[in-house]
Order: sequence, then structure tokens, then C-alpha cells
Amino acid sequence: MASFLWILCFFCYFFVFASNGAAAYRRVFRFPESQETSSIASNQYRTAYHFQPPKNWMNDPNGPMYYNGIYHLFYQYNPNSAVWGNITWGHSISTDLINWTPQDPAIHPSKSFDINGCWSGSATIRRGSEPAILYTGIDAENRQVQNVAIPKNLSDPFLREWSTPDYNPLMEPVDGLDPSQFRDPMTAWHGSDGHWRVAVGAQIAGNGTAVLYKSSDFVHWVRAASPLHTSKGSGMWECPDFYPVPSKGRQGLDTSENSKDVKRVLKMSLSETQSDHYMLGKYDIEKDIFVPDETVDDYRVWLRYDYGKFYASKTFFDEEKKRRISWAWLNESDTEADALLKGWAGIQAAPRTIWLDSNGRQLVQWPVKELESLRRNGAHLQNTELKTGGLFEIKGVKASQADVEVDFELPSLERAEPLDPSWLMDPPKLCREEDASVQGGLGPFGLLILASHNLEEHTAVFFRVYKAHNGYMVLLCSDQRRSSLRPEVDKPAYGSFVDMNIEKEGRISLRTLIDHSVVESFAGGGRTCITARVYPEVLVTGDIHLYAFNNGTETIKIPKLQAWDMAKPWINV
Ligand code: DQQ
Repeated sequence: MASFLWILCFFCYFFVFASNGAAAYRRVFRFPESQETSSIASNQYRTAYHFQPPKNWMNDPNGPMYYNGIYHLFYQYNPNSAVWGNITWGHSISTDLINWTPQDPAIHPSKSFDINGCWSGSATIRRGSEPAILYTGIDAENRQVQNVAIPKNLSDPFLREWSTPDYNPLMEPVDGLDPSQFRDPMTAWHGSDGHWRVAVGAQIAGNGTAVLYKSSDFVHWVRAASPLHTSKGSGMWECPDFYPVPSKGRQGLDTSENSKDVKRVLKMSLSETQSDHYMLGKYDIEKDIFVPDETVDDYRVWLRYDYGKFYASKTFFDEEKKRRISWAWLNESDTEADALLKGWAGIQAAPRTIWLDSNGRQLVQWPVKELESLRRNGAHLQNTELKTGGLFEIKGVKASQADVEVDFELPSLERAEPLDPSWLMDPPKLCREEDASVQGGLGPFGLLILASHNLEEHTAVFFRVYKAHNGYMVLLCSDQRRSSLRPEVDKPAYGSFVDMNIEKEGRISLRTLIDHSVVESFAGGGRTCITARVYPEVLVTGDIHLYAFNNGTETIKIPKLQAWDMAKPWINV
């Protein structure tokens, strides 16, 4: 067991206490002033167990599917450069979602209906055995049109070659559709009337919408009178996704499933904010529309898969293991010049199993079980205490490539500070103003990740507990503002509340996947997720540390902490 290092002089050495003039007990400790340094683009920022192509630019995950024992992941790919452009469909295959073998690009600009780019789309497995991909082509007139691609040879187990029939395009931007705002067809679903349905993201008069089409043969598509759903003022909906989740349990369902006990998720990627949001509701099969449980036209209060960097996500049904899995693009936060120096840009989030919370209010996500096969020796602690100002190093684990699971137990909620209701609208602001250095009652407590020995660089992932008028609220923050000494890197602070009853549950769990330039955090068993991209210099110098800390006045218990090194799988080598 790594010893519980009470670095009592921690505050004397690293932090200087000073009154901030707020509540009497509230004090601020300061991290060392950062000495900003100029640009470096290191290969240490390349991830070990997150999906990346061998080189060049990647953005959205496309057409993920499980077919005849093989997982396929396609992705938006520039074969020529580390910046966006020349978009084709990269392709990799796997039998375990962890190790990936690269294939030649599956779809590339070749005909008048996609000559200027093969943009995002989805796979549908028709009649259980015939895969088809619907994707957006940028045609010779630079219009966004929807096309189909089908495998050239169904007996090829890896589905390496795809053809784009000459009868494309299937759907065109006519009758009021803007040719520059009409893209990203979702996985199609089959109705009991024998017709296929698919929706395509669009923007009409500033409103985000999913335009619905129907077809009996997957070739001739007719636009339905009403869209699947529209929301005022949300801007262009990119990469919409629409799928069923059972009201109870974690099992995934085929996209066409629509029984009574099933809820529907409508996810949209908002191009203005580059964030993925979703609504829960029902699919009205008579009217062919999505009816949300709550209709709120302010997207700022819509639920999110992830409150950090996480975009253009797409789910698929894993027939073999009966689960629904999501992929998402994690863009870089360093500069285009860095991308060119590194020779690559863009990674995928760890694949996550996704299901409806037992209270029916939100989705829950958890890294796929297979990821645990990469866990190697590490640190295991039990029944440890974190007193006020406590900081201890989690030793015995590779701090740049780890999987950490920790439970924080709160012996008493008495010191929770009152919640100002205005904070509910802007948790990231709260994370900035009451960051890890600001002493509170119950928290901040959590992890300091990818930290230098003197904490000049670190990413703080932490909780605070507040007392609201009707109970307690748990805030999760992922603060990157001190993640790197490099000034040119984007370093926001992210935050969100965790939908949990801390009085009843008594403890808060945190799992964090650390993989060089990515920090993916799952709080409350996956009820709130925040992903960050970080570029610390310490990754280059190699002196990297991982700490647990408590800067609240209440002692926090750690009944269990487990941290593992993560092995490097074969990803596109
Ligand atoms: N990326 C694709 C589009 C999609 C956008 C182009 C979302 O199809 O709308 O690379 O990141």
C-alpha cells in the first residue's frame, strides 16, 4: 500500500494561505506562479490506449457497427495532412474494441455526388445481414447530399471495400433545405409498416432540426411531412443520433426496437458550441415524430453526454454483447501549428457503454468492460483519511497512462456551504471561481492529475458539496487552467452537477482515465462525465505525479482507491 503521505508542510511549501475576504473560514492557497514557456509539440501527447490513426487528421466517428464478429470503426480522415480537409472515411477493425487494425479508407471522394468530400454518416444492418452506410457527400456544386455505400464483397470478413452506386444521391437539399446545412444521416430504423426511416441533421431558419425520410427499399427516399424533431434557435444539428433505451436495466437495443417499455434518446451535436446534447422521450410511431419528456427550447439546460470536450458522438448496438456503445471525437486543444508539428490531430474517447439511469432522468456511461483488460499492477489503498489540506501522492502507478477508481466518503454533511441558485446555470464559472485552491467546507477534494512535482502544472478533477434549499448538490469540476505552462493551449475549466442523493449514498465515486493528453472522468458511476485535453510540459520532461487532495475543512474518507497502469494495445500500428 502506498503510504499515506501527509505532507503537512505541503501548504507551507507549495501554497501560501491568504484571506480572500469571503466567509471567515474560507482561505485561498496559491499554486506556484507559472512560468509560461513557448510552444512544444511532443509525441508524448500521443495517446496509448485511445483510438487514433497512425498519423494525420481525424474527426467524427462514423458508421460504427458490429458485423459477423467484427467491430468496425470508420472516421472522418484527412489522408494528406494533420489539419481538416480532403475528407474520406478512414476504417479500422477490431474483435475487442481495444486493439485495432487499420484498413484502407473505405469511402473517398470519387463521383459527382461526393467529389468534394465524404462527410459523416452511419451504418445500418438491413435484415440483420446486409450492412449499408448512409453518408453525406459534398457534390460537384458543393451541395450537401445524402448517399449510400455498400460492401463490394459481403464474404470479405473485414468488409474492406465499399462501392458508392451510381443511383446516388438519395436525398438532396430541395424544398427549403439549405444546401450547406443538410448532413450526417443517422442509423436507419425499420417500422412495423415495412418502411425504413432515417433523419438527417439540418438548420432551417436558425432552428436545429432532424429532417425525416422514409423508404421501402433503402434506395428511394421520400421526405416526411414533419421532421423527427425541431428546436428553436439551437442552430445546426450535426450528427444527430436516435435510439431506444430500455426503461430498466443496462441492456442495449437494436435501433428499430420500439416496444412500450422503451424510451428514445435524441442526440444532437450543436455546431455553434461544439457540444453534444440529448433529450429523452418517446417515439410516436403513428405521427413519426419524437416527443420529448420535457420541451425546453434553451439548449443550455439540455442534458449532455459529457460536460467537457466530446463531440459528434455516435452510438451503435452491439448485437453480440447486447449493449449500446458510444464513440466521440475529442478534438485537440493545442494549435494548428502544433498539429502540423506532431503530424496528427484528433482522438476518439474511450468507447462507452450507455444506458438509462434507474430513475429515468438521464443516461449513464461507463468505459467498455474490455478496457479493464489493459489494467496492470498499480496502487491499492483502503480506509484512508484526507484531512483538511491533505495531499498524498498515489505512487506505484504510471501517472501518464493510468486508470484510477476512487470513492470519497463524507462522514458528515454539516459543513456543506449554501448554494447560490444562480450557480446552477453556470457550473463552469463556479469551478473557475471556487477552484481547487479555494478552501471550502465539503470540498474541494479530488485528484491532481499529470502534475509536476511542485504542482506548477496539474489538472484538478474535484468535487464540492453544497446545501441547496431541497437537499445537497454535488459539483464535479475538471479544471485545466493550470494543466500546462504553454500559453497557446486552450485551458478551460469544465463543470457540472452530479444527479445523486449524497445524503442517501454517503459517498461519491470517481473514475478517471489518464492517457497522456486526455483525462476522461466519470463521477457517480458514470452519471456525470467530463473529458479534458491537456498538454503539460511535464509529459515531455517525464517527472509526472498523481495526487489525491482535500482542501475542505471537513475530513474526507477514502474507503477504497485503486489505480492501475494501462498497457498499450495495438491501435492502428
Ligand atoms: N464533421 C463532418 C460533418 C459534420 C461535422 C465533416 C461534425 O459531416 O457535420 O468533417 O464535426
